[in-house]
This record gives sequence, C-alpha cells and structure tokens, in this order.
Amino acid sequence: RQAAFRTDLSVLLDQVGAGKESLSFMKRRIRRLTQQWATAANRLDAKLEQRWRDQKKILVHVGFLTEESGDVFSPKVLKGGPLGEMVQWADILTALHVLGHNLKISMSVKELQGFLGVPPGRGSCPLTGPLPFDLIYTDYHGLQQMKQHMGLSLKKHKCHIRVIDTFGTEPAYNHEEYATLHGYRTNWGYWNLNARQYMTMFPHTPDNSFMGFVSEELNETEKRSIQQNKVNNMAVVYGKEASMWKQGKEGFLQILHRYMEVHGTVYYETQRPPEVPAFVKNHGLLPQHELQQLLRKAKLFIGFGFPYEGPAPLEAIANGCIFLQPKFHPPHSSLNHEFFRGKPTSREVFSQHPYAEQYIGRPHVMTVDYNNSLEFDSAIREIMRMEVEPYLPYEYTCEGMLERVHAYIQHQDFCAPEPPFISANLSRQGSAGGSRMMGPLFVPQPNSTALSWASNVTAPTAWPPLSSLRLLVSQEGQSCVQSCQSAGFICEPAHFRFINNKEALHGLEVQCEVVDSEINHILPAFSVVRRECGLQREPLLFSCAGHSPKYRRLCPCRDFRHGQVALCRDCL
Ligand code: U2F
Repeated sequence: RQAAFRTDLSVLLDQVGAGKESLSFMKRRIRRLTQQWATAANRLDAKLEQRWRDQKKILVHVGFLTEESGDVFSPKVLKGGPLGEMVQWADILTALHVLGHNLKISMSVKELQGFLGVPPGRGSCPLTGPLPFDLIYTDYHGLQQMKQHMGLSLKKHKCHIRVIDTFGTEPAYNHEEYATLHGYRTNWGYWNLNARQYMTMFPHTPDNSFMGFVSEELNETEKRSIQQNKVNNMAVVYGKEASMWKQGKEGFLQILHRYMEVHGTVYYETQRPPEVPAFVKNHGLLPQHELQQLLRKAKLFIGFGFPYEGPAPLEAIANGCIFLQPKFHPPHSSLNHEFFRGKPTSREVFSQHPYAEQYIGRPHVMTVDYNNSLEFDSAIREIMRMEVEPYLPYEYTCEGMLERVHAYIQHQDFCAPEPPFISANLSRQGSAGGSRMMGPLFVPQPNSTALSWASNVTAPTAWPPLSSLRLLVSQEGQSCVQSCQSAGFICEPAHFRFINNKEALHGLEVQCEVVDSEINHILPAFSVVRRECGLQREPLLFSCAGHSPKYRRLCPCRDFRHGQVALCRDCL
C-alpha cells in the first residue's frame, strides 16, 4: 500500500497512552508541535511530487519506559531528570505517524508480546510465524527484552530492527566476537547488527544512522519580534538539575554576573538548591513552552559542561540565543569519563556539544576554555556586542526529519542478502604518485561510463547511490570520519564494499608487497613503511571511526546535502 501523509495527530495521541509523566510530557510536546508537523508534511509532500512510498507496518517498542526495565526516567520528568530521550521518542513517533505508516506502539513487555503474537508469560518462547512487522524501532533495553521473549527467532528477524541509541555504537563494539577478543566488550554493544541499524540523536559517527529530533521553528514575524525584544544582558544557564551546578562553577558564574543577569531553570522542591548562587534568578523547572519564551528574551545560553549533547542548545539557538560552552581538553570519552564509561563508542567529545561546535559554530556557538578567565571574560563581552539571528539547521526542522526518516524507510534494507564485495573501477582516476602520498589522496568521481561493475545486479540498487562515492586516503592515525570531513565530505559506510578491493589500491598506486584479507576494523588500509595492504574480511567491521597510528585508511566518502548530512545529493 501507498503511504499517505497525515496531519491529524489525534490517533497518535490516543496510541501513546497515559498514566505516566513521561507519556504526558511526550503528548504535550506532540500537541504543541502539531501545526509545525502539518506544515512540514505538506511541504515534503509537494517536494516528493507524488513519488510512491510504501506503507510499512511498524512497531515502536520504547524499552527504557517499560516497567520491566525499571523505568527510572518517568519519575524524574518533573524533577530535572533527562528529557532528551523523551523529546526524541515523541518526535520519532510523530514522524512515523505523519509519514503515514501503520504504527503500533508498545511501552510494556506484555504489549510487545501481544503485538508480536508471542504467548504471554512463557519465557523465551520463540516467535514461530513470520514477523508481523516490516520495521521495529526500539532501544537497547527493548532489544534485550525481545531477546528474552522472542528467543532464537530474534536472530532471524533482526534485520528489521532499528535501535535508537543516543550516543552511538561503533562497529568494533558491535561485533560480538571481535569486541570480546579485542577489549571492546561493553554492557550494551555486541548485537552483531549492521552498525547503520543504530540510530543516534546527533550525527556522531556516520557508521550509525542519524535519526535526530526536531526543534521549534519560527516564522519571519516571530524572528523579527524576537530580535526586537532581546534583552542584551540576560543569560540563561543550561542545567535543570542542581548537581549540574556543583563544583568549580563559582569562578565563571561570578564573571558572567559582572556583565549579565543570570537566569536558571533548576528544579527545586521547597527551597532554593544550595548549589545555585543567590544572584541567579531561578525559575524552577519550566514546561517546554515556557522555557522557549525565556530563551526568546535571553541573549546567552551558557553550558557548564554537562549534560552532554542534549536538545536544549538547539532550542536556544533557534530562539536567537548565542550558546557559550566549554572546550574539553583533553576530550571526554569512555576511556576517561564516568558518564561515557561502558558506552559502546571510543568517540572523543571535544566540547559539551560537538554538533553545535562543528555544524553550527560562530556566531551562534562559541566554544572557549573556561579555565582561562581572560578568554571567558572576553567571550562574554563579545557576546554582548554581537547580534545574531535565530538559526535552526534544516535537519532539525520537522521537514528535515520527515525527509530523512522517509529516505531511511524507503531505502535502507538490511535484510537483503549481503552482496559480494563489488569493485568500482577506480583505476587511473587521478594518479596518485609518491609525493601525494603525504596528503589525503582524492580520486575524482568516475563518470558513469568509466564505471564498470563486477556485478551490475546489485550496484544500481545501492543506497546511497554510487554517484555519491568519493575515495580518499587518510593520514596515518586518522579515521575516515576525520579524513572525509576535512575534505568537505562525510564517511559513508555503505560504500566500503565498493572500495575494499585490489583495484582500489591499484588505482591509488599504493605500493603493496602483500595484500592480506583480515578481520580488523581499520581495514581496508595500508602501511606505507611496511608496504603492507589489508582488505576487510568481515563486512560488519567496516568502520568509519577506526584509526591506527601506523596505517593509512581507504575511506569511502560521499557528498551531502547542505543542512541534511544524512543524505547525499542524489539520495532522495
Ligand atoms: C541530554 O538530556 P537532557 O534532558 O539533560 O537534555 P537537555 O538539553 O537539558 O534538554 C532536554 C529538554 O528539556 C527541556 C528542553 C529540552 O527539549 O526544552 N527543558 C524543559 O522542558 N524545561 C526546562 O526547564 C529545561 C529544559 C541528552 F538529551 C540525553 O540524551 C543525555 O542522556 C543527557 C546526559 O548527557 O543529556
């Protein structure tokens, strides 16, 4: 069946259920953004020009909100606990509904069993018949629950699963045997999924798919009125829980207070939390729409280093604030910081909100060293002189999210049998002589007639399409994430299978004395000194994130749309 856009959200609101603060929060959000979603749906509908979209049967099982997982989030919704995940799930549900799919929502193991047709309360009784869904969106908790209640059949059906995974899972952590043997085993990873089945909150490693969420959008009149009503010396602190204000914050808060009136939205029960200095105007935890109103007046939204990578800075920037945040030196990661410890990624986080720093940047985002009071002081003074317009990257608008989720649903297929590695004929596309070995090698995109395929059956169905492929060689020690990024592209894991071959090495004029095929997440790569080249033997270990000091990696980069990094130019 053809999917038709929906602009009425009442059925969805009924489906979400009731009885928990988390659900009420999500419903309030869905209601508040109804008009914005409807406008976006109409725009995308026009943009897609009657293109056929399959209507999918989709199950959304929100594992972290089930009683069976302990649901620690719901009781903290009104007490300053994390809301980012609920923001994202509310938006995912809305996007799937608006795109017109056939949606079932489960928030308990009982409902999960009911929807899957597994007899209740019978332990790991396997699902015997076919899976009654085309797609299942869940999280790590839900995955565990499905393993318990679907038994062996999970393995058979796992290509249909998408895991909403805030901070991401790198391939080395996802491959069970490899993770166990090489020290990448954590409590979460090792499900042997295709790494693109993990969907993140921000575009972290492109090994995963970027799911995202949305932020409030402003029309031109609202933008103008915001700019007229900005209070130049008003700052709002990012931190809704008192613990985020603890230790070492007094110094720069004092500096800030020299210039600006400082506001907070810190949860409190009866008394002002002792962590919050007396000069701070604390509004208490606000409902989302009231926070938006506060941000509309404020000039500055200031981060203290935690929470990491939340939605609030995007909301602040969308409401015309400048976001000031601390640089992390050394960067925080699962190796050195409690919060990231045990998360299935080695990603290094160089500031509180790397997306804001890298994808938005000045004038909306300023990232400074908070230990340097001179630098901090001059940043505040500069902010007071600056004028910025509200800004929201397209990928965080409703239309942007609908467009991206639409593309994933119609094009990502992890159930098709893994095709054999295919070689794109890249030979002689820009010869890379010895002197160019030091810099990234760029092989211009072969034109279509120059492409010859080992298999012309699978290549035309590749998504992202092969027209987006750009082959690059990293520096020693550099990952493909960095290497592609520094050339203005993005690493595309789906393209690894086209460059994991001798022809690609040959085309780059890499001097190989031996070409081995091994199981190692930095391959394909080569060592210049040892003249050794290695190809990848395990497709699950194709990794944009991998790097090694002695190796230069072959990187499959691709182009991307401005403001929609998940999609290449010809991806829609
Ligand atoms: C992030 O979770 P948080 O919930 O701490 O993220 P925030 O950026 O603080 O904001 C989440 C939402 O809370 C709302 C605000 C945001 O959409 O509009 N809010 C509010 O309603 N009232 C207020 O007074 C203040 C904020 C991240 F998203 C999670 O994935 C991480 O687990 C967590 C820890 O790093 O940080």
